[in-house]
Amino acid sequence: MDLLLLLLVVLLAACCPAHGAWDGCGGSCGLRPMGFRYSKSRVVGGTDALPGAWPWVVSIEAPLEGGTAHICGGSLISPQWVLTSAQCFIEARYITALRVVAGATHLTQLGPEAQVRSIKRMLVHQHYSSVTQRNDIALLELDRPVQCNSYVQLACVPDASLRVSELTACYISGWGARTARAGGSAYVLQEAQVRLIDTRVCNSSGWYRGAIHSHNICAGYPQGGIDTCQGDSGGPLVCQDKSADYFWLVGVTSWGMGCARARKPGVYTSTQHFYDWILAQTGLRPAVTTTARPQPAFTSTPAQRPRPTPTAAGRLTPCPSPAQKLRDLLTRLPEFVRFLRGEKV
Ligand code: 4AZ
Repeated sequence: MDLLLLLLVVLLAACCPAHGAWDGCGGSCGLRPMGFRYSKSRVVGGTDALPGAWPWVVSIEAPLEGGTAHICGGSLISPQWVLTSAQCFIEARYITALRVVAGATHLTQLGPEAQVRSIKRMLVHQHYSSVTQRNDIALLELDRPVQCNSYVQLACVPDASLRVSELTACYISGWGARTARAGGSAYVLQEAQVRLIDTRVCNSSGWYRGAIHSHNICAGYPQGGIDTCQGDSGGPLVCQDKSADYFWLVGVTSWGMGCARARKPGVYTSTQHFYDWILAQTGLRPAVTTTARPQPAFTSTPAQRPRPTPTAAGRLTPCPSPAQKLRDLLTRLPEFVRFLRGEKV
């Protein structure tokens, strides 16, 4: 068995020679390597997020009086692409002046975990309307890829086959205003749990009266109180998968009538709806599922429609995270032992 372990260590080392274990995103997404158990909390009505809690969230910042100011949120969907909202950039003429900060929770005290990138390319949806907020989605290509680690991970973008409305554990996060009135930005990333609200309800009288498009998702609470707000646009609405510990990026924070008001929940751009647009714009390919990965995994039983593969839309890097590697190895251990014994595998 010692020999076996030694062999496994050698195999691991051979996989990632340059930077050790933490240099790639490994084709995984939606995972929180810090292993959080979410404590129920309530951006308005939220609580401070712990470092690494939402490792795909980024702050998009503009220069301001010698420093920088947070303008919008975004989510890493590949090491070099950020998904965000179109409205963030209607006035941003000089993308070279903007920066993207990944791996941070405290914006005023960026720790050693933070990775700062410039923007090489900005792709705003060609049919974005600032009047109706239709197609409020944009992509940012970073000047160079981020390195995935405990604080920086990719979000999983669902394709049309994920039944988003069935997901119940959904969360918002952002550095936007913490109170509906005060404005400004939070310095510490805020998080809150929200419920998805049926689009028919959200479009009904007393609510948004027809302003919600088929490519929107409403999330929040009928009574208000907990919501995204100014400065949260572009950031993630994520929901935990029903049967695993990873999260789907189901929405991009878009708009709302005020913040945290009753029957005026947050309105999000459905990422599922724009899945093909994202692939077409970025040139990313849907990741191929490897057979050895225990979770997240593509599962299919005769009674069940196959669930979408929860892999980031990005190019796969050859090195999975250490936790992922350990899980992969443990799963493959029996197979490996059979191989060593000369049995058929
Ligand atoms: C904004 O301006 C914004 N209450 C984001 C979300 C909501 C309202 C405004 C939803 O960034």
